[in-house]
Amino acid sequence: MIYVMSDIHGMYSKYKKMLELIGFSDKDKLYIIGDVIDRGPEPIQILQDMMQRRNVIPILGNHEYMALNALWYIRDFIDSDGSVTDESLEFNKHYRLWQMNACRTTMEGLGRLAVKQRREVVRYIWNFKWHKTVNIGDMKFILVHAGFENFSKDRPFNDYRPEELVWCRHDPDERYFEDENTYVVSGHTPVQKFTGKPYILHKNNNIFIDCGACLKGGKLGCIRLDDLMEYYV
Ligand SMILES: [Mn+2]
Repeated sequence: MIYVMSDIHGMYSKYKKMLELIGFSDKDKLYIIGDVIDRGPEPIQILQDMMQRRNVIPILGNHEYMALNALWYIRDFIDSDGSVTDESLEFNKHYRLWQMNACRTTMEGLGRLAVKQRREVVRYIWNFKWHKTVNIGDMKFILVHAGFENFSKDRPFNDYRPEELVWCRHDPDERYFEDENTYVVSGHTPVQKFTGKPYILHKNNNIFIDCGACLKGGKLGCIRLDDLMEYYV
């Protein structure tokens, strides 16, 4: 079976509960379509769990993208409490942007790691894919964190810059592909913004799965692509 989750945002206990709820096994595959880190309390624990599992495939979110840009400069200057040891780095624009987007728990988690483990985690994030297409029978699922900015149906997926894939705010009223069996599965915008409720939204062959795991009243959602079964923690 093939599962997709997104926007776990540091909610390690919800992530573990979800793996249990879906009975995740070595025979299954799980795509995590971005924003594993930041906001919630235990982002690094989630990454370290994912790293142990060959059948978990991560896709880049805007939070990982901000982290990579910042960590390029600060990775060797992280103190054990998650602050930076070189004050001049506070003025680095990439680090500032990440700080404005709730990086504290991720930095604290990295600070607690030994240098070698920290580098392993950063290298793991570097290898996140930008998007992924999954075919099941005659159904096609395009997995991407946020959507396709400057979309054109003739534009190859590999032509998009990461910024266009991770920061896009896709409108559920807009459809990407005419083909009735082609779906775009994305996270990034909590579905509460569209419906007021923490449940996966299906509209115009868009499947929005960010149910706001780290928000008050929010849930971690998960969808099984084989039969579109939904799970919530
Ligand atoms: Mn996002």
